[in-house]
Amino acid sequence: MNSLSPTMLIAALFFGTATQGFAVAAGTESNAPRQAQASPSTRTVFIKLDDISFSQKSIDVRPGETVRFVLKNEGALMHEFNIGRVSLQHEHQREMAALMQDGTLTPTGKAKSIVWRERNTGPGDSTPPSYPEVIEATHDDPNAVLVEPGTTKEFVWTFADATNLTFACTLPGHTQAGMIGDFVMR
Ligand SMILES: [Cu+2]
Repeated sequence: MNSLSPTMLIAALFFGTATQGFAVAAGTESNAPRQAQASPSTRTVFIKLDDISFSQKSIDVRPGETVRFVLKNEGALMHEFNIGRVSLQHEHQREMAALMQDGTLTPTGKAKSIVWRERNTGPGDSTPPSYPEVIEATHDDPNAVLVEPGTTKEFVWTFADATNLTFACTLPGHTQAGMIGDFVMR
């Protein structure tokens, strides 16, 4: 019974964790709107994310407008910029709490795990037969972006109809602490 090495078993476990996060993300994809493409004329809105707040409480948008959001996280915690209806954001809060609990997400970022890759070695090759690779857990939603501490992310969105659309951070406790704001049609 030498078909499954301990290395492969560990790799399989980590892959299980990584794909779990992805599966949750894929499940939200079908009924949610997607990110848009920016053009040179796209208006840019700067938002500062901090522990625990957004720099804006309300953002004016025009019907049909595409906006490029530049999101700078100046806090020590990871934050999210999620555009959607409040009911969907409540649903997403539960998903995020589950991802925190299973370790896919941490308060400061996405979990990283080390997977040992097999290397094809030829005759006379002195390199080790396997090498480590750092894998970051994935959690991508079409209507949200995670912003790690000290980073700046861009997020482009087209507002077909801003009625009832809010922006929020759905990480556990953050919406409740005030990380929520609304889009106002002008
Ligand atoms: Cu947050």
